[in-house]
Parts: sequence; structure tokens; C-alpha cells
Amino acid sequence: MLPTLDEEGALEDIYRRIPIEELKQKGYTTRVVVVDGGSSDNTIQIAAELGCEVFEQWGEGKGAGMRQGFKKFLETGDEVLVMLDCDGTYHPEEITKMVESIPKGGIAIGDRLHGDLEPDAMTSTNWIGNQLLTWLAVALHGKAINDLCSGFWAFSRDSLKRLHLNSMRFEIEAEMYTSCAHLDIPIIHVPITYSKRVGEAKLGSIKDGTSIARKLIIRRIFPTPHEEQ
Ligand SMILES: Nc1nc2c(ncn2[C@@H]2O[C@H](COP(=O)(O)OP(=O)(O)OP(=O)(O)O)[C@@H](O)[C@H]2O)c(=O)[nH]1
Ligand SMILES: [Mg+2]
Repeated sequence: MLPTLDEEGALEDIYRRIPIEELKQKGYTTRVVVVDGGSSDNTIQIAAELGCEVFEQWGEGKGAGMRQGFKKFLETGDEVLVMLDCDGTYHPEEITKMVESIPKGGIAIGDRLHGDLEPDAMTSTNWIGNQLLTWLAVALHGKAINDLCSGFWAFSRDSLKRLHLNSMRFEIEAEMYTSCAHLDIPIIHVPITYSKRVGEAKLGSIKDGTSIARKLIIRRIFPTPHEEQ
């Protein structure tokens, strides 16, 4: 599952690098689903031409799109869901390693901070923010996590069924973590490569960093959303 918002510059390369053959040899049939948040560039056309399934989310925000994508996934009989940002920062070649690392009933999370973080891939503000938010998450929720804001996750169907989420924007990963902590869903960290983004960032470091911190605090007090939106 690839979340997109104006990612025409990165999508084709990412799609072509998905190791569909390698996964096939391991016994997996793959489908590529693009969840689009209202792109005004050629993302949707490119996705359709490449043969991806395109799902245009209702409303705005990565969190809202991811939750709608999770729901659709659970309506299928599929066993594993891999989500990765579609901005050229994550390496699709590492999908196989992620899938094979999923613990029983759990989730594998790509770890950029202990992996191969390429020079210029992350601004120093974002590096500090990622470290601080990861530290805050562990301090509040007690479950080990190495890279809270990673955009590369591989889920077993059972883990995804259990998550309770209502995030609208970039707090979604933090909320997936707090739900794992609350429900004792096994997570494993897989060191991954992280490269410089293609195209414009949609995340505002300060604004979205603050809402991620707020989500971590709220989920410490109210571990599950009152009402899933
Ligand atoms: N479906 C959907 N995807 C979105 C939306 N907003 C952003 N995305 C995608 O979510 C992924 C992460 O967004 P980014 O802007 O890269 O945010 P980030 O990776 O946290 O921040 P950077 O480190 O600055 O790249 C990208 O693939 C975006 O295209 C949205 O509203 N809906
Ligand atoms: Mg990004």
C-alpha cells in the first residue's frame, strides 16, 4: 500500500522496484494499491497506467487514507500488508526482508535511525524530532520502539485486525505504536535504508511533530479512541 499526495516524480520508480518476482518465489502473490489523498498532479494516471489498484480516499490526510486502506485490506482475504511512503525515501527492495521479519501476530517496523541513513536524507530538525518523539513514546508507553515515525511497516493480518486508530494526519504511526503497546502486539525492528525524498515534503516538522507528541500523551490517558472515525 502506497500513500500518495502528488508523488508523480517518485511513483513509477518505486513501483518498478517492488520485488514482485522475489516475493513470488517465496510464495507470495502481490498487489500494489495506491491510496491517494487528492493528488492534483499525474499520480493517479501514472498509478493506473502501471496497473496499480487506485483507491481515492475520502477526506484529507495520510492517517485517514491509511485507515481506509486498512479497512479495505481486511475486507480481502490477504495475509500481509506492507505500507511504505511513496516519496523515494524507502527502498522497495527491502520489502521481502520486512515481510519475512514479521513476528507471529505482529508487525515489522523499518528502522531508519539504526539502519543506513544516507547523508541529506533527513534534516537535522527532523532527526532530532524523530529521536525526541521516539524517546517520549517509550517513556509514556513502555514498549520498545526504535523509530516511531517510520513510514515503512509490514503487518500480519491478525495485528491489523486488532489496531484501534482514529488519526487523520501524520500521527498515524505514533497511534499504531500506542495501540501495539496497549494490546501487547509484538513488534520487531528491521534496520532499513533511508534516502533523500523526491518532490516536496507534505509534513510540517513543527506542526506535525507537535500533533504526534499530543497523540502520544492522549493515548497514555485514553488508550483507545472513543469513537473510530
Ligand atoms: N493517501 C494520502 N497520502 C498522503 C497524504 N499526505 C501525504 N501523503 C503521503 O504520505 C507519505 C508521507 O508524506 P511525506 O510528505 O513524505 O511526509 P514524511 O515522510 O513524514 O516527511 P518527509 O520526511 O519530509 O518526507 C508520502 O508518500 C505522501 O505522498 C494524504 O493526505 N493522503
Ligand atoms: Mg517522506
